[in-house]
Amino acid sequence: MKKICVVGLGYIGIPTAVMFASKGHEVIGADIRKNVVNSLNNLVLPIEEKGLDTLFLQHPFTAKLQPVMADVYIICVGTPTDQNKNVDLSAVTSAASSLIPYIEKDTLVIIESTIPPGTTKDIVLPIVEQSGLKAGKDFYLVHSPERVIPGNMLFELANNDRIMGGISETGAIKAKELYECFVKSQIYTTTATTAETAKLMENTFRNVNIALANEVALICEQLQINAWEVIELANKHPRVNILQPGPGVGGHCIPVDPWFIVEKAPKQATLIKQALEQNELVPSKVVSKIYNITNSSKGLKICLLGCTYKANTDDIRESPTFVISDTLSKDNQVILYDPNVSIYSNGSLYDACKGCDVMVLLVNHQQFSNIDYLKLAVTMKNNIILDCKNFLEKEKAIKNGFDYYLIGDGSINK
Ligand code: SAJ
Repeated sequence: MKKICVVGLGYIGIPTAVMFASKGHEVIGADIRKNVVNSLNNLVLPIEEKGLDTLFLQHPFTAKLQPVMADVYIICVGTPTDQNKNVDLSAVTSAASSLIPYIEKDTLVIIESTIPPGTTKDIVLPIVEQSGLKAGKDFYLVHSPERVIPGNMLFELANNDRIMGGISETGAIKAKELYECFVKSQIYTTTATTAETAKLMENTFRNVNIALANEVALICEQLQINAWEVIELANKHPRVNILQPGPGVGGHCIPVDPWFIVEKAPKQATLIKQALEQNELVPSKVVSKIYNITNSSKGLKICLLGCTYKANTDDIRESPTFVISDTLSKDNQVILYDPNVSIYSNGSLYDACKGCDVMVLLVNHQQFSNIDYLKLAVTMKNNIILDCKNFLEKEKAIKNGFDYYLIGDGSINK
């Protein structure tokens, strides 16, 4: 059993620490945020994730404000982008610097944070070698990108294949042996830069594919046909899998990570850049559709359903809802409603829609799957629905007197 210090106790660090603790390793968490450290030491999780509280209470770990002496360090700090879409690596570099006094012969340092290609070798390596020891010879440095989806992390931590990208082959193998305690699927070893790039290409693939789906929606508006039917039928082909259109792309990964590739290879990554930019424009298309179906762009009362970046989470980071709301509220009254987010969950959905001209579904939370359309029709002023996720019960809505529109349903030019 190893002594493992997890540096950065957020959405990835906490579940990772709990997984190692549950396999009998001695785990200590480190985070510079006092409230996070206190909360964990009081056995209260500062994040929501399915099944995590139970496992944490069974296998709690101690949290500190600074790293401690350990056999293994796992860096799980955030890597946001700045206003110019360039990565901010300050948390990674300061976490790496904080380890310098603790690096000894055979220490294993692992970076899970998502980072631009070359970061482990060109930026982190020179920092940790300030310990006076050589990576690959005296101690080991590895990039092991996290690739779990929020909402299903515990399952994916155990069941997703994993990549260990070492500065040396021995380091990658040592990291593989460590993660084998909870990873049931394959663990592949490679170089650090290949692992960094592979991780970024996964989220880039998703971003480009969603951009394509959103473009299909626009094309179908123009052609006056239904994009959802087009995608469903195209996906019947065994080698086609177009993703779903929506109100835009949110979260801290898909709209952010592809920029790390653009930053490193701007001349080559032109398709990736265009996909990112096209996805950023999608919220404005939702606003146009609202104005189109209501025949108005001013003085409307609009209820937006869902404030999170995707369904069945409480995470509002980079959510398109706020972009849509900011634009609409210049000339209209906007009500935000989300049962998963405490500041937007006052009253019921019917209270939120009271007197509204239009209800716009932006997030397919399961709580929105069972709406009483008769009750809704009575409370709203004009019975118009725009469904941006193809999620609501169209037939029931129409039966109860609603004009029901879908994003990409071809109605915008009718
Ligand atoms: N979205 C669409 N259409 C779709 C699918 C998603 O518009 O067909 C939107 C969602 O509504 C959301 C955004 O994309 O706004 C991102 O959601 P997501 O479910 O695609 O991804 P994340 O950000 O929750 O998690 C992703 C995952 N990456 C991949 O699936 C390739 C996860 O495995 C990564 O670990 C995570 O990014 C990360 O941390 O990098």
